[in-house]
Amino acid sequence: MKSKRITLAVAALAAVAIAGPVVAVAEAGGEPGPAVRTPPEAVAPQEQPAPAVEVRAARDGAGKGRLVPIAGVDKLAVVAGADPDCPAAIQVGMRNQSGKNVYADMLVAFDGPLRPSRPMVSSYLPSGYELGAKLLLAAPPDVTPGDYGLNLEAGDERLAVPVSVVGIDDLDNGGNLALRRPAAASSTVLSGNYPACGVVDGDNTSDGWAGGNGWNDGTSRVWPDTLDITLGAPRQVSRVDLYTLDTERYPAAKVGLRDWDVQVRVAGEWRTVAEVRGNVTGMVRSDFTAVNGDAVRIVTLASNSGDYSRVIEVKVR
Ligand SMILES: [Ca+2]
Repeated sequence: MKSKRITLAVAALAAVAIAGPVVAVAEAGGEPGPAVRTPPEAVAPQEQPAPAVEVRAARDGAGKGRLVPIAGVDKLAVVAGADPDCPAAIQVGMRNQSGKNVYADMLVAFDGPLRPSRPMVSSYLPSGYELGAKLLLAAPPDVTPGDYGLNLEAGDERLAVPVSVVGIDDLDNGGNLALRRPAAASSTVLSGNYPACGVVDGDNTSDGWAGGNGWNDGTSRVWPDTLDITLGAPRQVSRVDLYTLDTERYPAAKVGLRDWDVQVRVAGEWRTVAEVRGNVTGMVRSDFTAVNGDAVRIVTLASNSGDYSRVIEVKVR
């Protein structure tokens, strides 16, 4: 059954967003030649729409007779000192099974020195509906690693979500050497919604494009661009997976990255280990002879829209 969805813009939530894919699509047509006179600004990505909290028909009926807090995950890991442009995110909200339509408040609190991006979530919430909002959490470098708690309180109900703060070298990266490592780009579009660190946040879907989930360079129709990820120490590297923007509305074949080189920094020298040309898909896996390197660089050479480099995620193994 299709959920009935309504979206309420909430001005108090300006710091966060659940944004749909937003990007201006240039006309497809390949790489522009040197005589192209299109102004560079003509195809700049749009700003994301007004931040919103999503209210939808409740997806499960637990908590009958009550207003209950809900969370998208049952635990959360936060890297101490991670790039503040890419804080850890968790979906939080509440479900109204009370049988009455209410103006509902949910209080958000963390144990210890961490601070959530908002102290509460408030919304009109019809009976049988639930509300979802993104909560951001960054741990400064001086936060002591350890176990903390996120506490959600709505009505008479409380929900505790364990939060572990870890040093980057102690993060369970699932074998992805790039996860949460420092990322830097030759340029980034100024809006702040496309940070380089978005390519190492562990989210390889295109859903959060324009919401911080991927990188968009800031020099339209100027190539190459570079995207560097440092690995903390020399590591054996033999595979790089690159995810570019790819949605139904904005398919990779029209707006995704087309040509790029993969480089690994070995003993201070950048070495090209793979070349990708003519890509029209959302993900390309590059395998190569293992090298011992302390950084990975993507040198972008062309996109299918001819304007920008758009990278959702880079995984290194
Ligand atoms: Ca990402």
